Amino acid sequence: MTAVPAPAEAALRRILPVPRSVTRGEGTFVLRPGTPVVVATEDLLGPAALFVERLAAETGLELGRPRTGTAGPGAVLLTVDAAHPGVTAVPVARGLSALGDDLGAERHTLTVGPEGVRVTGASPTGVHRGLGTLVALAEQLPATAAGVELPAIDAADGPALAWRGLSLDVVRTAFSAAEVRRVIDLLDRYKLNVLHLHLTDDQAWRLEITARPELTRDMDPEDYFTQARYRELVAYAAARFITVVPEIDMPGHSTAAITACPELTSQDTASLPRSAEERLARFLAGDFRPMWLEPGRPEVWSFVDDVLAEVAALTPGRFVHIGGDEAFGMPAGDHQDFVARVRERVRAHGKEPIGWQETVRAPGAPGEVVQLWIDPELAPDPAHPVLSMLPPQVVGLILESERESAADALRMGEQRATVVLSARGRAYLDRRYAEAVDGAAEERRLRLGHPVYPPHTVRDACTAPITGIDDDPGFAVAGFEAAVWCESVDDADDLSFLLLPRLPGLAERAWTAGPARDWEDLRARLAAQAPAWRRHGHTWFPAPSVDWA
Ligand code: TNX
Repeated sequence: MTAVPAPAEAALRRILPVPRSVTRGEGTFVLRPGTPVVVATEDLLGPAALFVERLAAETGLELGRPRTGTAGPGAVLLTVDAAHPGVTAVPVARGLSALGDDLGAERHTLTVGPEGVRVTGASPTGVHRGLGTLVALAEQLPATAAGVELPAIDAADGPALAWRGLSLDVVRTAFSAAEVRRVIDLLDRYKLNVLHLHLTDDQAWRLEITARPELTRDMDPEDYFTQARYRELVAYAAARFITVVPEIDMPGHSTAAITACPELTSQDTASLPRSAEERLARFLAGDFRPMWLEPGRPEVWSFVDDVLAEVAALTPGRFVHIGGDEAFGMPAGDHQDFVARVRERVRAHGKEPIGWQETVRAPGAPGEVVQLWIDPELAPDPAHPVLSMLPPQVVGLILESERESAADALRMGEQRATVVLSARGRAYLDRRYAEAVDGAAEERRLRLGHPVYPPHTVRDACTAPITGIDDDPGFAVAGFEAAVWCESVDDADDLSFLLLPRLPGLAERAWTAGPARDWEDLRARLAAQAPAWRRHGHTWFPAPSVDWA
């Protein structure tokens, strides 16, 4: 007979990402309906209210309304104490914070004993992350009318990497604000702290710019973010201590902007399709004509300033992403000039620039932040049927760019860039799953993902070594960001099918930043996520290698 772990033991083994240290204490504490939630300072009322809401959503248990003050026995008590010995014993994260705050801010301790629960954070962010662990533990335990009986524990935790994100392509598929909030909830659940929104591309421009109404004029108002809606999203993320990094992709990937503002180029724009749908359809059919913003045109710089002024004003975080990738066909010198100048403009608007890997080519101060994406490990096969459908000059441009950018990745060392790790082979979630399944999931599996990437198994996706996390890459690492590109995605269900279960697996790699844990162990923790995904109506890939709960 195999030993069945007691519920408390099993629940402790299902927390994802796995905490750095958890020790069992003596006894238990029962969270009951109305258990007081007391905060030491007012700035913890927000995290406390969210905790009460999250716990109710996952377990049905309604605790008391959070209040400030001191607590007697039998309460959940939240405090900030950066000097708490349990907190300071947790190593500070390495890398770069997208918010610009201190790298130790997310550290916390969580103590459960017969007298109550106490979460102590190095900051309110740390308190929020600790409360995430408390919810993760409670949801794995039986909930009765009397409440949820928690095992006594002492946990101390904090992330190993400061920047842990997801890049979401909201261009190729239009998502509503409510759908993006559900993605933010997933990031929150798995303790990711950056939502990088890819807001513009060849196919569409999805952010209202009041100085440039033409950018969104031909669109259904539901298909782009008005500034009011965008501000709400940023605030929703901020309440969960998640920073939104907006990306305006320039100077390539700009056909939507060029269509609306033909003065940005000297190329012929007369025959460009007007609608996002038609641009996407043509793109998917292999009809691609590279266009770019020309740095020699004064109109380009008034456009860039109009856009950056509003984007910066909408961004409480430290970074604005300038894209900079795949400027196919653009003279290399123009690309470098453009990048150097756009970085300056971002700084003039009070933000720091980050760009895709290709931006490392532009001369800049040491410490420029770049996002690595090209991965020689996943170089496209020129004989791939999709590539062979494209016009030969387009294939040539793609392969040339891949070759150059692999060299750029190496140059990051010399340039002393700080790198967000998003190498395609590990970080891209628009990759097909390799394991066959049944029914509707199989239809999705075959349809979703970029056709040129070889499929991979969930085990591989979550456990294969990640350059820069499992080894020393020779450059400074800001952190890790997964990316989901949505050319193949029709709706939010398709999106969550690509995210789950891989995103939680990668979130754990970023949180712990060591080699992957044993697959058997991770497999069990992924399986235990299914009830929550069901509760929240998420679609996921039901990998046969996982015994879904
Ligand atoms: C490359 S990654 C792109 C995107 C595509 C993606 C597909 C990057 C900076 N550019 O435009 O959507 O590949 O995986």
